[in-house]
Amino acid sequence: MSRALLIVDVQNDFTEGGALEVVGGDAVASAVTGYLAAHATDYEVIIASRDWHDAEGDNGGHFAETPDFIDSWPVHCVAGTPGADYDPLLVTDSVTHHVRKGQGKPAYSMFEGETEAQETVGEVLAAAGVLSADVVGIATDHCVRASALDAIAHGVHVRILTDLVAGVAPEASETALAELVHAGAELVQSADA
Ligand code: VGL
Repeated sequence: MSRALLIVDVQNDFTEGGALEVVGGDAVASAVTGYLAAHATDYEVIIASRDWHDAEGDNGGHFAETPDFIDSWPVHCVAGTPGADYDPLLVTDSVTHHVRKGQGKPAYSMFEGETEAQETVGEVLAAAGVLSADVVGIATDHCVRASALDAIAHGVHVRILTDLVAGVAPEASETALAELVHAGAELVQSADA
Protein backbone atom coordinates (compact mmCIF):
# COMPACT_ATOMS: atom_id res chain seq x y z
CA MET A 1 0.00 0.00 0.00
CA SER A 2 1.46 3.29 -1.11
CA ARG A 3 1.83 5.99 1.52
CA ALA A 4 2.37 9.73 1.21
CA LEU A 5 3.65 12.37 3.59
CA LEU A 6 2.15 15.82 3.02
CA ILE A 7 4.25 18.66 4.46
CA VAL A 8 2.16 21.83 4.49
CA ASP A 9 3.68 25.33 4.25
CA VAL A 10 6.73 25.08 6.54
CA GLN A 11 7.89 28.50 5.33
CA ASN A 12 9.77 31.38 6.91
CA ASP A 13 6.70 33.64 6.99
CA PHE A 14 4.80 31.04 9.06
CA THR A 15 7.55 30.38 11.59
CA GLU A 16 8.95 32.59 14.34
CA GLY A 17 10.09 35.96 12.99
CA GLY A 18 7.93 35.66 9.85
CA ALA A 19 5.23 38.01 8.57
CA LEU A 20 2.52 35.66 9.85
CA GLU A 21 4.44 33.82 12.50
CA VAL A 22 2.82 30.82 14.11
CA VAL A 23 4.03 30.00 17.60
CA GLY A 24 5.72 26.62 17.48
CA GLY A 25 6.49 26.88 13.77
CA ASP A 26 10.27 26.53 14.21
CA ALA A 27 9.74 23.54 16.49
CA VAL A 28 7.55 21.91 13.84
CA ALA A 29 10.21 22.54 11.16
CA SER A 30 12.91 20.87 13.30
CA ALA A 31 10.68 18.01 14.37
CA VAL A 32 9.60 17.26 10.78
CA THR A 33 13.28 17.13 9.81
CA GLY A 34 13.89 14.63 12.63
CA TYR A 35 10.87 12.62 11.57
CA LEU A 36 12.08 12.52 7.95
CA ALA A 37 15.52 11.31 9.03
CA ALA A 38 13.88 8.25 10.59
CA HIS A 39 10.83 7.75 8.36
CA ALA A 40 11.41 9.12 4.84
CA THR A 41 11.73 5.59 3.45
CA ASP A 42 8.25 4.71 4.80
CA TYR A 43 6.73 6.93 2.09
CA GLU A 44 6.48 6.47 -1.68
CA VAL A 45 5.85 10.18 -2.13
CA ILE A 46 6.74 13.14 0.07
CA ILE A 47 4.99 16.30 -1.05
CA ALA A 48 5.87 19.72 0.39
CA SER A 49 3.78 22.81 -0.36
CA ARG A 50 4.53 26.49 -0.28
CA ASP A 51 2.16 29.44 -0.29
CA TRP A 52 3.41 31.47 -3.27
CA HIS A 53 1.49 34.73 -3.60
CA ASP A 54 1.83 37.50 -6.15
CA ALA A 55 3.68 40.67 -5.14
CA GLU A 56 1.13 42.74 -7.09
CA GLY A 57 -2.45 43.19 -5.87
CA ASP A 58 -4.19 41.62 -2.89
CA ASN A 59 -4.28 38.01 -4.14
CA GLY A 60 -8.07 37.93 -4.38
CA GLY A 61 -8.66 39.66 -1.05
CA HIS A 62 -6.21 37.37 0.80
CA PHE A 63 -3.95 40.30 1.75
CA ALA A 64 -5.38 43.26 3.69
CA GLU A 65 -4.02 46.30 5.49
CA THR A 66 -6.37 45.56 8.39
CA PRO A 67 -6.60 41.77 8.25
CA ASP A 68 -9.12 39.76 10.30
CA PHE A 69 -6.67 36.82 10.59
CA ILE A 70 -9.47 34.48 9.46
CA ASP A 71 -10.10 35.33 5.81
CA SER A 72 -7.60 38.14 5.30
CA TRP A 73 -3.98 38.35 6.30
CA PRO A 74 -0.94 40.61 6.33
CA VAL A 75 1.26 40.34 3.25
CA HIS A 76 3.03 36.95 3.44
CA CYS A 77 4.80 34.36 1.29
CA VAL A 78 5.36 36.58 -1.73
CA ALA A 79 6.81 34.50 -4.57
CA GLY A 80 10.59 34.53 -4.70
CA THR A 81 11.08 36.36 -1.37
CA PRO A 82 12.82 34.88 1.71
CA GLY A 83 9.45 34.73 3.51
CA ALA A 84 8.22 32.21 0.94
CA ASP A 85 11.27 29.94 1.26
CA TYR A 86 11.08 26.78 3.30
CA ASP A 87 12.23 27.42 6.85
CA PRO A 88 15.90 26.37 6.84
CA LEU A 89 15.18 24.11 9.85
CA LEU A 90 13.20 21.93 7.43
CA VAL A 91 15.61 19.70 5.49
CA THR A 92 13.90 18.99 2.18
CA ASP A 93 16.33 16.46 0.63
CA SER A 94 13.80 13.64 0.76
CA VAL A 95 10.91 15.69 -0.67
CA THR A 96 9.83 14.12 -3.97
CA HIS A 97 7.38 16.83 -5.10
CA HIS A 98 7.39 20.58 -4.45
CA VAL A 99 4.02 22.30 -4.77
CA ARG A 100 3.33 26.02 -5.10
CA LYS A 101 -0.11 27.51 -4.55
CA GLY A 102 -1.91 30.81 -4.16
CA GLN A 103 -0.66 32.83 -7.13
CA GLY A 104 -3.13 35.72 -7.27
CA LYS A 105 -5.69 34.02 -5.03
CA PRO A 106 -6.15 32.42 -1.63
CA ALA A 107 -5.24 28.71 -1.69
CA TYR A 108 -5.32 27.03 1.69
CA SER A 109 -5.17 23.46 0.38
CA MET A 110 -2.07 22.05 -1.29
CA PHE A 111 -4.51 20.30 -3.65
CA GLU A 112 -5.10 23.73 -5.24
CA GLY A 113 -1.43 24.01 -6.19
CA GLU A 114 0.85 22.46 -8.79
CA THR A 115 4.16 20.64 -8.77
CA GLU A 116 7.13 21.79 -10.82
CA ALA A 117 5.87 19.38 -13.51
CA GLN A 118 2.45 21.09 -13.32
CA GLU A 119 0.67 18.15 -11.77
CA THR A 120 -1.90 18.56 -9.01
CA VAL A 121 -1.43 16.75 -5.70
CA GLY A 122 -4.47 14.64 -6.58
CA GLU A 123 -2.76 13.51 -9.78
CA VAL A 124 0.48 12.69 -7.96
CA LEU A 125 -1.36 10.62 -5.34
CA ALA A 126 -3.42 8.78 -7.97
CA ALA A 127 -0.36 8.03 -10.14
CA ALA A 128 1.51 6.62 -7.12
CA GLY A 129 -1.52 4.59 -5.98
CA VAL A 130 -1.49 6.32 -2.59
CA LEU A 131 -4.13 4.99 -0.22
CA SER A 132 -2.96 6.64 2.98
CA ALA A 133 -1.36 9.97 3.80
CA ASP A 134 0.16 11.51 6.88
CA VAL A 135 -0.19 15.28 7.18
CA VAL A 136 2.17 17.66 9.02
CA GLY A 137 2.97 21.37 8.91
CA ILE A 138 1.45 24.82 9.37
CA ALA A 139 -1.18 26.01 10.10
CA THR A 140 -3.43 23.42 11.74
CA ASP A 141 -6.49 25.67 11.54
CA HIS A 142 -5.99 26.75 7.91
CA CYS A 143 -3.75 25.05 5.37
CA VAL A 144 -3.27 21.76 7.26
CA ARG A 145 -7.04 21.56 7.77
CA ALA A 146 -7.85 22.32 4.12
CA SER A 147 -5.17 19.99 2.73
CA ALA A 148 -6.20 17.11 4.98
CA LEU A 149 -9.91 17.55 4.11
CA ASP A 150 -9.01 17.45 0.41
CA ALA A 151 -6.90 14.32 0.91
CA ILE A 152 -9.90 12.64 2.56
CA ALA A 153 -12.10 13.82 -0.34
CA HIS A 154 -9.64 12.07 -2.66
CA GLY A 155 -10.40 8.80 -0.91
CA VAL A 156 -7.13 8.64 1.01
CA HIS A 157 -6.97 7.53 4.65
CA VAL A 158 -5.50 10.49 6.54
CA ARG A 159 -3.54 10.64 9.77
CA ILE A 160 -2.57 13.97 11.32
CA LEU A 161 0.74 13.72 13.17
CA THR A 162 -0.33 15.93 16.04
CA ASP A 163 3.10 16.84 17.39
CA LEU A 164 4.19 17.92 13.89
CA VAL A 165 1.56 20.63 13.33
CA ALA A 166 1.19 24.18 14.68
CA GLY A 167 -1.88 26.43 14.54
CA VAL A 168 -2.59 30.16 14.39
CA ALA A 169 -5.30 30.11 17.11
CA PRO A 170 -5.53 27.40 19.80
CA GLU A 171 -9.33 27.14 19.82
CA ALA A 172 -9.66 27.10 16.02
CA SER A 173 -6.91 24.48 15.87
CA GLU A 174 -8.80 22.23 18.31
CA THR A 175 -11.97 22.72 16.26
CA ALA A 176 -10.08 21.88 13.06
CA LEU A 177 -8.72 18.64 14.54
CA ALA A 178 -12.20 17.66 15.76
CA GLU A 179 -13.61 18.39 12.31
CA LEU A 180 -10.90 16.27 10.70
CA VAL A 181 -11.66 13.35 13.01
CA HIS A 182 -15.34 13.70 12.13
CA ALA A 183 -14.38 13.58 8.44
CA GLY A 184 -12.46 10.34 9.02
CA ALA A 185 -8.92 11.38 9.92
CA GLU A 186 -6.94 9.71 12.67
CA LEU A 187 -4.87 11.73 15.15
CA VAL A 188 -1.55 10.10 16.04
CA GLN A 189 1.72 11.14 17.64
CA SER A 190 4.67 10.88 15.26
CA ALA A 191 6.36 8.43 17.68
CA ASP A 192 3.48 6.02 17.07
CA ALA A 193 3.31 6.57 13.30
C1 VGL B 1 -1.98 29.93 5.94
C2 VGL B 1 -3.04 31.78 6.71
C3 VGL B 1 -2.91 32.41 5.50
C4 VGL B 1 -1.47 28.55 6.22
C5 VGL B 1 -1.84 30.53 4.72
O1 VGL B 1 -0.47 28.14 5.59
O2 VGL B 1 -2.09 27.86 7.03
N1 VGL B 1 -2.60 30.56 6.93
N2 VGL B 1 -2.31 31.77 4.52
